[in-house]
Amino acid sequence: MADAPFLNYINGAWVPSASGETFESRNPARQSDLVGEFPSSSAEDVANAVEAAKDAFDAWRLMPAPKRGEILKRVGDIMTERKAEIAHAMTREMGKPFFETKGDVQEAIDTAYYAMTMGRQLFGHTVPSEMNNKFNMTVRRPIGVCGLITAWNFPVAVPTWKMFPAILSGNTVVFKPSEDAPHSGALLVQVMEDAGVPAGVVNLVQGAGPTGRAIVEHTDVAAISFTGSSETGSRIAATAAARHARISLEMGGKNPAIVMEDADLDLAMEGLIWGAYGTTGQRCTATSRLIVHEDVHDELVERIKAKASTLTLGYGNDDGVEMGPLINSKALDKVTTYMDVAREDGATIAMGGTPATGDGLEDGFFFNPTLFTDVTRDMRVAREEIFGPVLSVIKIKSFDEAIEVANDVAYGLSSAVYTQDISRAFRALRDIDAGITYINGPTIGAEAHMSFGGVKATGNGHREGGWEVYDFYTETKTCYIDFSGGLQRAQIDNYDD
Ligand code: UN1
Repeated sequence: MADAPFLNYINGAWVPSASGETFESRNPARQSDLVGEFPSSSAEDVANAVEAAKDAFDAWRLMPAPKRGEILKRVGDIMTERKAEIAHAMTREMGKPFFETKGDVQEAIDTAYYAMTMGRQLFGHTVPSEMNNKFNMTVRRPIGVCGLITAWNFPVAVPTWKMFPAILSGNTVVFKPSEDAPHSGALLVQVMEDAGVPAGVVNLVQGAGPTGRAIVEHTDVAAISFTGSSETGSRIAATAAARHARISLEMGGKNPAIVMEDADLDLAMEGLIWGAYGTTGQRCTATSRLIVHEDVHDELVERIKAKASTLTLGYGNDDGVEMGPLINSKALDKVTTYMDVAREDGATIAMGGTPATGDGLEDGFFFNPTLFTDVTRDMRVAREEIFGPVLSVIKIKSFDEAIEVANDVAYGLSSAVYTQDISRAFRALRDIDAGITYINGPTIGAEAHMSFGGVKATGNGHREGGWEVYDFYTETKTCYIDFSGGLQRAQIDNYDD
């Protein structure tokens, strides 16, 4: 059960770690509030989970995909019933406000129902043969055991982006949630159990980096899907490449919002507040650079300051809270350090810049919404992912310059452009180096049935979400059926010299 004592879930049973060791999960808004102790899993626990997933694979892959889809429909139905309960537990564990965690669960529900429909749409191709009396087609096959390693900021939605397409396609999985959101991961797995997912198809191993490493190193894990930092992603890629495992990586971002002088500033301001300070800036899609035309720079900066300084910080399960804490003390230290980095590089801290204190905030990792102005594109605060409620403002003189600045970073996940000019909008879609571009909307807000992922240091070419993720979780088999009754040699017998 996903109730205390918290356990791993292997081969359909809730079990402690082999060593009996545990780690704590605490409420980041109220550190004195212990969510629970979770098993600290070793390579031995991972090996047990992988073995269970391997044993379950044959029966699961042979179940017709529409039947697997029916199970995913039940998963969506149960999540719909438990939406508020799961969301409250997520808020307690990782801090974002209840209205946001409800959105996170809804994204998982959407992903479940989309997966159900894909059970009837795992299309291959039929293609004419170059020879008579021969039939050619491709079919999709599952890969085997998939290792899923996820972050804490979307502790239910992002695991489902991986888990649901993986199992719908006939794979079995070993899932390691972030050590900062183990309860949320357990609640998801509880739903899978209650929906009737057979034993061994979904296995849960709790733990931190070493647990993830054991998954990546296990030779029976055929595919790995990871969401997290670019540094960890690089290490995973190196290990997985050595044994030819398939890998999908979703990593950092430094997402720009361009606001041109012709933009609807009310709209832009609302989008910037939500994009930069929603989820306390802790989304890979968060707006972390505002690239603004000089004609509207001062007005926009003033309006952001006026609005952002009214945001209500607090424990996200309390009414009226708009922004929660950072996830842990390490994150608070990191964000705080960037205030010195900004000053040293010559940026101005136009708003915020300090940990937030006051009633109800003393026991959590709160940081005030922060705005850096006088930022130039070479500064570290314009280039590095901070993962906090911090927006760097870069002034530009033209649309060409805006695009150039937008592209001048290592990452390329999301991007936004505010303009009324249709030509600029289409040029942005064509020229911004990012996996996602929004016109007149913030950099956050991906929908479950659309492809999600980034270019450059953000990803490795795969996409999550929508139809494309099914390409990652399946491999093509090319099938030739010769019904001529004779030997027909391709490229030889059907051509006269
Ligand atoms: C993430 O931050 O890893 O588009 C995912 C969005 C969300 C997903 C973010 N739907 O911001």
